[in-house]
Amino acid sequence: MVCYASLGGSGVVATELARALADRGHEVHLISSEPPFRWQDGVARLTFHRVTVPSYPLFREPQYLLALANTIARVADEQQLDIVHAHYAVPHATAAYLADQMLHASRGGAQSTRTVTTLHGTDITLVGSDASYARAVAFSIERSHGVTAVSHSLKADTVAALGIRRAIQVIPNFLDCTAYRRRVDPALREELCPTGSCDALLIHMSNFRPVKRVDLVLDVFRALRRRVRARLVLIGDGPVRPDVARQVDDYGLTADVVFVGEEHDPVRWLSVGDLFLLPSAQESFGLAALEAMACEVPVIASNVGGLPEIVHQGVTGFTSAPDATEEMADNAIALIRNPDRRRAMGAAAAEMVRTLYCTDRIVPLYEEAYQLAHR
Ligand code: GMT
Repeated sequence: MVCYASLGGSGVVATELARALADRGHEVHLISSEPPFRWQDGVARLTFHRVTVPSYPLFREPQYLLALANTIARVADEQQLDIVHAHYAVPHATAAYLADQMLHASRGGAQSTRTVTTLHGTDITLVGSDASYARAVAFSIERSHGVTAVSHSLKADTVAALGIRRAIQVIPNFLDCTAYRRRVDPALREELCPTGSCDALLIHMSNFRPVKRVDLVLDVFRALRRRVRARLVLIGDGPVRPDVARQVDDYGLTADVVFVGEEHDPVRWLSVGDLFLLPSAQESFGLAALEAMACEVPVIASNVGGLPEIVHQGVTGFTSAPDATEEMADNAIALIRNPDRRRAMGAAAAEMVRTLYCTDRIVPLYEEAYQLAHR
């Protein structure tokens, strides 16, 4: 399993998939620059391999792609890997391809390791389609033995942006449905949204990158705060967090916005929320929205990318045009003022997650993709 260690959905999915496969009896080796954000030590049949990137005075930038391809080939030889599963095409699909060619050179016709690439979103919509990368990314995707995408929307974006002609299987993101269940901590709820002075607690969780439009989260919050007593919890960290903190101060929201930072127990915080806000500019799937819905929190999101595939209008939440913050606020207020409807929507959301997006339903689809890559 090859992925990024940084705070983001692709690393979370790769780590959860690695753990689920190990639990199902597979020997799994996860390769990254450091243990990923949700990594846990001590899982049987699951081993971490660090990519070390030696510096050299001549290099202005680390030669990560070379070191990664080298590590993949080494682990493939040492562990007789059946599959190299690259999560996030840039540069993991290219490193997997280079490793595959290295293994061919050393093993000849007996080369039995196959590569599968999973496209996660910005590896296509933002980064991969950039003229600086597009040709190499398209080449690498075409030469993976198997390719999956986390949503139908992302599959369509991949064909449109990179002209990919080969088969792409849609395998949605998933989560551990035994871990992701609403478990309200009354003390935390009372601390964050005191009875008598707070009627609604809104949650946003992301890696605080510009594409997540946390600035619009504040706009929605400001709009609805004029009409209901609400507080906002911001979970996560990333490049735009300082700007958001400044905007919170500038808007006079400091007393009603709580910054939680990087959170290793999102269920605890999501479970005390009434609504989840995700007005992203682009979102190929929106794993955070799935996690919120699993905790019975209806989602107010933008109707971009894969979000409409998981947020069913008026059933598990509401989607609007990305900058339609007044409409998002109106939808939020309608649910705040109708607690029964909000609770029913939250229950429907959790039921949908448990029906369609649990580990036991999705992981076998990846196992099938691995089998297919060997045909
Ligand atoms: O942050 C990113 O843009 C990259 C990636 C990540 O590592 O968080 O997010 C993408 O992959 C997630 C897991 O498949 C998806 O749930 C996110 O929707 C997707 N992000 C975007 O498309 C913006």
